Order: sequence, then C-alpha cells, then structure tokens
Amino acid sequence: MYAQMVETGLSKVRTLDDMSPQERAFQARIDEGVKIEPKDWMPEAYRKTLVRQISQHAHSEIVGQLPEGNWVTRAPTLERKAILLAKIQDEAGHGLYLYSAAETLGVSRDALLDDLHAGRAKYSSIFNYPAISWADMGAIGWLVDGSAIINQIPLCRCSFGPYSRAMVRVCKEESFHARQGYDIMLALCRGTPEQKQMAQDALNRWWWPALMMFGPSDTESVNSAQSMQWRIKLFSNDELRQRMVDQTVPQIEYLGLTVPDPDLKWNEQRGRYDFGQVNWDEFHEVVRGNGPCNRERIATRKKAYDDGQWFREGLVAHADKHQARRAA
Ligand code: FAQ
Repeated sequence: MYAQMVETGLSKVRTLDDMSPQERAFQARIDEGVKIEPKDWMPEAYRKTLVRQISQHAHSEIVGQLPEGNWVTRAPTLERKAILLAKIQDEAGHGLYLYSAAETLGVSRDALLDDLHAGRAKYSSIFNYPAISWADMGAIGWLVDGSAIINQIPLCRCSFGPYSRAMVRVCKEESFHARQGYDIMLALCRGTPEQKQMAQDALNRWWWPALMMFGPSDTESVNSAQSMQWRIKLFSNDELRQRMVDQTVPQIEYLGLTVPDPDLKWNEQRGRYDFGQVNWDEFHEVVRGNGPCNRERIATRKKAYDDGQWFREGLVAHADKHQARRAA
C-alpha cells in the first residue's frame, strides 16, 4: 500500500450514532459552515488528518521549487529569469504559510521536516519528474500550477480556519504562475516549428503526471470519505481531475497542440470530456519513492537544510541577544 496510513485512530467514517455528544456538536458546526480555529476543541483524528494533509502540501511547495530552480540560470531572457525567480520565491512563501498553519495544530516545523528528510512524509508525485527543457517551465506553470489551483480553490472554503485563509493568498499567486506558464507555451507555439515541437514534447511528458496530482481514483481514495465529512475536502479526486481536463483541453487546442490521449473525446450527453486511463502503476511507484527524481529531490532538500543550519543558529543568537537587551 502506498498510503502512509497516518494512524488517526479511525478505521471507518463515523456516523452520528458512533459519535460522542462533543463530536456531534463539532460535526454540527462543520455542517453549518463554521470555521474551526486552532484553540477550538476538535477530534484527535481531525487534527491528525489536517497535519497529514497540510504538511504534505507544505512539503510539495518547497520540493516543487527544485524542478524550476534547475532553469533559473538558463532562462532565455532577463525578463523570463526575473519572472521564474519570483515564482520560485512564491513557492517558498507558500511553504511558509502552510508550515505555519500546521504548527497551529501543535506540531513543530522541525519534526515535519525530519519526516520529509527521512522519507516518512509524502509530497506531490509531480515533483519527482525531471524538467529537461525550457518548455517544461511553461508546462509546469500551466499544468502543475493549473491543477494546484483547481484543487486549492475549494480549500479556501475548507473547515479549518488557518488552512483556508492560507489558501486564499496561495491561489492568487498560483493564478499568476499558471498564466506565466501559458505565456511561455504560447510564445513557443508561435515560434519556429522546433520551438512548437518543444512545447508539444513538454505537454506529452507533463499531461499524465499532472492528472495524477489529484490522487487515486475515488474508489481507491482511502481518506476522501472522512475528509469530505469534515469538509477538509469539498470535492472528490475524480471530480477535480475531470475539471482539469475540461478546462485545459480548449487551451491545448488554442495553442494548436495535441492532447496526448487517444481516448479523449467530447461526451455530448455528459457535457464533459471522456478521457483515457491514468497509469496507476506508475503513480504508485512514484509515490513509493521510485520515480525518476525522488532520491535526488530528498537529497537536495536535506543538503539545503543542513547548509542552512549556521544561518538558523545565527537568527536564534540574534533574537536571544535582543531579548536579553530588552530584559536588561
Ligand atoms: N502525490 O486517500 P487519498 C503545487 C497519497 S501543490 C503523492 O486520496 P487525500 C503547487 C495521499 O497523501 C501540490 N501522494 O488522500 C506548486 C494518501 O496517502 P497518506 C500539492 C499522493 O489526502 C506548483 C494516499 O495517496 N497539493 O503543486 C498523491 O484525501 C508548482 C491516498 O490518497 C496538495 O497537497 C500525489 N499526487 O487526497 C508548487 C493539495 N495523491 O497521506 C511548486 C492538498 C494522493 O494516507 C511548483 N492536498 N497521495 O499516506 C490534497 O488535496 C489531498 O491531500 C490530495 C490527496 C488530493 C493530494
């Protein structure tokens, strides 16, 4: 099983009959749309589920800087370089808001990072693929940030206050990211035949991994039912994946590119696209740690953390010095 199976103490979704009066009152607040704040009473399993999801999300943001970091020194113009740097910096900011949101639930950032470095924590499968051409910067911004927006817009309305508020700003920044990605693709598609081919190649490599970002199919998603009852998730994995396909196919057509899916076709009755089967074996392998770049990503993150030790110590020494002066 590729799920980390964080032990939340629950083996099935709890019905009202299973719940204590306190849990029932908690569920009623959620059903009314009241935000849960860190100091409110909450079931332990709700807290653990949030720590799991928010920390995975935070890890994804900072590991997600790495494929793009690879292109900062090779961006084709000064303007593209400045935009890429700003985007990568935004991702660090998203990690910061999310680690802070997780910390309100009583976990330390150091403990969460320890889990990441030791390979105990997950982060999004998508960041274990290599970014091998400049067109990949377009495909990542457009498809990866595009998928992230579709997943995260509903999270702005999720039940946990700090997570929902963090998502509002994240989503605004992600829409800038998605537009800059599409702009790179548009420039390539309006360029030489070789440049257009680069764009098609990037689309071919990123399309399916982007669809995997939404997680396993609904029938395989072990966490969805409980998370939806708690309004941590508002839509199922398959629903959000379908939205991604429906939204993106017209954009692909506008670019004059081909969707790398022979089974894709418009379904008049559903008013949505039918599309081919995601390669779930590949997804499971990547999540298990066997994707093309898993080991490299963790090693890079760990080195960055170790190299920053002196700086963190300096910050603490500086803060201690100021505190001592204020106390004197
Ligand atoms: N990769 O039962 P479910 C971004 C795991 S941010 C790896 O369906 P759940 C911005 C899942 O954790 C991208 N693992 O789980 C950016 C669970 O394992 P566990 C990150 C995955 O939580 C752009 C197991 O499979 N976004 O891209 C994946 O209900 C560019 C069973 O799955 C978020 O994290 C996967 N793709 O639904 C940054 C959004 N999918 O924990 C830089 C918040 C599933 O039991 C550059 N997260 N798994 O051991 C969510 O919405 C949810 O957690 C899902 C998964 C939808 C990801």
